[in-house]
Amino acid sequence: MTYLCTQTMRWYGPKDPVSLSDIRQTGATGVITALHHIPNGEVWTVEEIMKRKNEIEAAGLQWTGVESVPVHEHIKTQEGDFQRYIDNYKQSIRNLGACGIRMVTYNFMPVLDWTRTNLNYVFEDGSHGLMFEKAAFMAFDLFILKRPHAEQEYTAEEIARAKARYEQMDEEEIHTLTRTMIAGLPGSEESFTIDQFQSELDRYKDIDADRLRQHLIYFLSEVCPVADEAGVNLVIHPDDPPMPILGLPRIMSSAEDFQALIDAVPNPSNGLCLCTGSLGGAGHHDMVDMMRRFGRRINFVHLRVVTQTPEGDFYEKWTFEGDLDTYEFLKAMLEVEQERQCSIALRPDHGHQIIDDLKGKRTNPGYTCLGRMRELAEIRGMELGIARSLYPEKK
Ligand code: DNO
Repeated sequence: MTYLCTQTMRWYGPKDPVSLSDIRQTGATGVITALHHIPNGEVWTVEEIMKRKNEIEAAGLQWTGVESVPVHEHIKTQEGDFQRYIDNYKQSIRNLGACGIRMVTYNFMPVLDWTRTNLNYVFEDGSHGLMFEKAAFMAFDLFILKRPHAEQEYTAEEIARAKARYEQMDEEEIHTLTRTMIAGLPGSEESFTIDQFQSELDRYKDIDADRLRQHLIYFLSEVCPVADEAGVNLVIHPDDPPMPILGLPRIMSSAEDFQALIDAVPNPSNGLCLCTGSLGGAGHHDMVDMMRRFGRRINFVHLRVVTQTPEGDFYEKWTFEGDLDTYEFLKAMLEVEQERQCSIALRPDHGHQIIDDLKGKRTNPGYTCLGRMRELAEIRGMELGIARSLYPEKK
């Protein structure tokens, strides 16, 4: 038989305006979700996990993986009661394994999960999507947040660009940009005011990339043996965008970072989430090569495509319109799946707002139904086409 990816959609739980029945109709067979109502750091009980699992299965879908069991900030900084949070994490993994959930996504990005400056960029086709504008980002850092010593991290030319951009902004744009940066994008478990945000950043002032990496390695060396035993694969999501921001250290931004993590913690449960859109934000990563090189460890793929500009901006584009060679990527993924004889879970990541989703519906930025459905359909068609031409004898 030919192993194809498991097509999934992210679902934000019962409050998500996209329902399980909608997801079923997109052609996805699996759901990626989390128990967002459980406070960050607390144990996910078997009872709560089973409740959610039964709800998903009653809709004719399977719960393919968790995104995310969040890693408490104290684990990243190793402050206070961090060991208790690690013990809770282990228990959640045991419980998930006992309920038959085999994949758990997490990230180790300090303070912010993912970062964009515009959630409503209007593309040429009239759809709305997400983008990152470097000048707006620098304007936020230097003139809105006014982060101490931030100017030392930029060139004189960048500061001038940021200043010019800031001077163009009216009150409303400043307010929207601030909310976009710190009020918590979908999937982030935290949201802040400007003052709270600065004090969160301050907690990292003595933590450089080496130290953060040590904290991640410690966390995994504690949790992976439990995950191995529970039959759960942990997959780390790369940094988004994949570069240091706001003076915060970043440690999962490149193939070298992936390799260092696997070398440090070789347990089988130490796996990777290859998010092509996050890594695409740096413009120079070869994702096809990463798929081949790390294929054995990749247990989840976020297929999203961006275009980078020379100014350091990036736009989230449609599946076949960005910098990634989506055909080569899917081909490499199919080859890995045949070699491993298993299906890798894949979800379209953010989609544009299109058609009825533009008509005043309540939506989670990036997570509307129709845009993601278009992407999943395009991916599915191309994957089937490649599979039939590569393996014509198999069905
Ligand atoms: C954004 C997502 C992230 C991701 C986490 C994983 O759309 O890809 O929020 O879920 O970083 O822990």
